[in-house]
Amino acid sequence: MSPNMVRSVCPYDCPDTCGLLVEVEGGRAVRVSGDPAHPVTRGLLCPKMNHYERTVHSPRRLKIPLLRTGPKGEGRFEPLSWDEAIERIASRWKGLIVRFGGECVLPYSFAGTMGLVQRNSGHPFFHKLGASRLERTICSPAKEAGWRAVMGDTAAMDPAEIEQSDLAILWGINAASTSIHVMRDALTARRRGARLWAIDTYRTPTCEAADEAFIVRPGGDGALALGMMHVMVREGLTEQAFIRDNVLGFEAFAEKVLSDCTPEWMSPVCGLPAAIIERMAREFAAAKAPFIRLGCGLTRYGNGAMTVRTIACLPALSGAWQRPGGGLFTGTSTGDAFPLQRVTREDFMERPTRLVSMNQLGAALSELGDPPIMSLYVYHSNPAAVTPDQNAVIKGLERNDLFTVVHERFLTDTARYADIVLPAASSLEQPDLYRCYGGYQSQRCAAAIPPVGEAKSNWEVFSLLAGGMGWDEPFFKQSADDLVEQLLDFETPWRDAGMTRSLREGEPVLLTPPSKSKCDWKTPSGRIEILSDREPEPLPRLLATHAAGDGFPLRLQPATTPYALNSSFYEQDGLREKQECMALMMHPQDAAARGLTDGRRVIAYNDLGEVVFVLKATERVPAGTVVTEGVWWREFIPGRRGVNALTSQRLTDSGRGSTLYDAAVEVRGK
Ligand SMILES: Nc1nc2c(c(=O)[nH]1)N[C@H]1C(S)=C(S)[C@@H](COP(=O)(O)OP(=O)(O)OC[C@H]3O[C@@H](n4cnc5c(=O)[nH]c(N)nc54)[C@H](O)[C@@H]3O)O[C@H]1N2
Ligand SMILES: Nc1nc2c(c(=O)[nH]1)N[C@H]1C(S)=C(S)[C@@H](COP(=O)(O)OP(=O)(O)OC[C@H]3O[C@@H](n4cnc5c(=O)[nH]c(N)nc54)[C@H](O)[C@@H]3O)O[C@H]1N2
Ligand code: SF4
Ligand SMILES: [Mo]
Repeated sequence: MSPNMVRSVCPYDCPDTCGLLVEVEGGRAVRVSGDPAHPVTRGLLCPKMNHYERTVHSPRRLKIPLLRTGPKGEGRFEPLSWDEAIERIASRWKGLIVRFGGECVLPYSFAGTMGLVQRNSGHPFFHKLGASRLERTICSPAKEAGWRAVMGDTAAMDPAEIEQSDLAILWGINAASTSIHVMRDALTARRRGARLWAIDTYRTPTCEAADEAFIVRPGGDGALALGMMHVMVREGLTEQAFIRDNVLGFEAFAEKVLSDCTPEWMSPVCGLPAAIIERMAREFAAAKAPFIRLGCGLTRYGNGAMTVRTIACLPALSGAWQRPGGGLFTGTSTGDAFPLQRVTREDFMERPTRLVSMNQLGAALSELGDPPIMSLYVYHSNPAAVTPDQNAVIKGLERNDLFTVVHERFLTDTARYADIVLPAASSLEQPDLYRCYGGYQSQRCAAAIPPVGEAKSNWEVFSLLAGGMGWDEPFFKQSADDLVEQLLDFETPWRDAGMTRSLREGEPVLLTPPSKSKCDWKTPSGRIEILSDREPEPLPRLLATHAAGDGFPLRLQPATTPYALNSSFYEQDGLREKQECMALMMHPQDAAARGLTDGRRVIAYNDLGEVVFVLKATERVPAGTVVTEGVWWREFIPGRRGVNALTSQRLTDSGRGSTLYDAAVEVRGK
């Protein structure tokens, strides 16, 4: 590596956790590329990160602290020194806590950076403050709940096994956009002779790359899996020897699917013809090592956890688990590889404080609880854009008696409502240690460049705030690197001394899961539990979505785009221009039925709000479904409301997750 080349890690909330090479000149990042020596990245970056230097050195970067001078939301501020900013925040909190108690402060953070130290560095501070706690459940807790119901604590299989599968199924995952290394590995399997299926609610780029795409009705995958299992049981396509030794509850379940789940009955629920369900069942059962990679899309529904639980029964019935390449992958859990409690410091809490769901921020800010939330501290998240029920969130943020601080790299939709804005460092300006939820890669990195302007890392700000509060715990006086060292200085079966040394030296490492066999079932019975007495319902069954009862005719999918990551990357003009505009894709038949033509402005509406889109009539979406991609910043949206003005605060059946995809609307011309 040349001397001006520095190793770093992609900090974004993506299952791939890429290794980066950053070329630095005069304290600036001038080029970013994928690390060819990284075992998973292998030199390949996604379009978002190919020009990360344009994000890091964007003219839109916030460089100094700011104090609000105009009405909330307008974005008028004046400069403030760091000392003054910290002093104002600390003295305001001290006053509020005397009047209302610590729980009147609510932190709001999620996944702007996935680094273990920077991501979690607010926890010890807010625990000591006695603040309300945020339930960080916007992403995919229903997926975890569904997996756990059947598989308990069983470790994830190695996702790289997909290359050995003969039937690779990308189910509710738009891998071509959201996890390009998964897509690469699925295509490798295909080149080696595997068939590749995609199961989605519209024709995504992933569907285009597959041998066959199955377009289902939103939230209908549980019905599809039940229909398939009916056929497998009816036609004797289950693997009895495997079931006898490994599965609990097959007989009761088989009886239920035989009587209740014929393909004909499941067809209208999942939107696929009965004959297709039958063929999928036969081909799945005939495959030697079918591999299901489950994404997040199908989990963000009122029935999301039950859907995952149902799909998790498929490889149990076919015995796919026994063979290399066969099984189900929902995500890795590498939580035991590092002692995160040394960063989060739950022990700083005097007593467990109130929990507030991040999906219900709108309600939390407006339904004045006891105590009411009087201050919101937002860091590495953009709730005014990403959180469901945007109108409720914005109404809350407009409250004049709410003291809002936002620590950000950009003047986001949320930062515009702040009383004080603090400039945040980007990942290249801060040290951290990363692990991964889509594989086993882990890597430490140092800061590659000095901070842009007066930007500070999350950890540095909490260190300053602790000083401002007058706390003298040595804990808060450490550096982020000290904390990284504490995470590494820990014995665990996940890594040997050599791997820990490599991590210390900034090299990418693949952690080794302690389970040696993927058939090591970590459930109370020691079997795959189709029947579970830990669940409120003993067996998987058909469950309706929330929106099914809403009375609006079109199902809305707020999907992802290859050119942004949630609301990140809108600062890069080139990437944003690739998306063109906030479009609503609709089947030409649905457009014609409403007298709407391609390219015109339309309004999508439901009980929660109205959103202006540009209509894109396309057969990529089936009749009855409309799709929009990306979480746009309001400044680039004609109607100043994003798609989350149409999504609801309702939670998933289990896991208290968001139900972002579980929405219905009607559309009219503007
Ligand atoms: N380019 C890009 N990459 C990203 C992100 C991004 O925004 N953009 N976001 C990152 C984050 S935070 C996450 S959590 C992951 C998410 O990545 P994925 O797991 O791929 O999740 P989504 O893209 O939300 O949804 C996947 C697909 O599910 C489909 N879907 C929706 N409902 C259903 C359903 O009921 N059934 C089926 N079968 N399919 C359904 C959607 O149309 C979508 O194409 O990606 C990460 N990577
Ligand atoms: N409509 C719709 N809504 C969605 C989704 C969707 O697909 N569609 N996806 C959902 C999902 S899966 C998720 S995970 C959430 C994600 O929601 P968020 O976690 O809020 O993710 P981002 O939108 O990427 O916003 C992260 C912000 O953190 C800032 N940031 C980055 N690094 C740092 C740092 O080190 N310090 C500080 N202080 N700030 C930093 C970035 O500038 C950015 O504005 O959104 C959810 N909302
Ligand atoms: S967003 Fe994902 S695919 Fe893109 S560079 Fe980061 S980790 Fe890799
Ligand atoms: Mo996510």
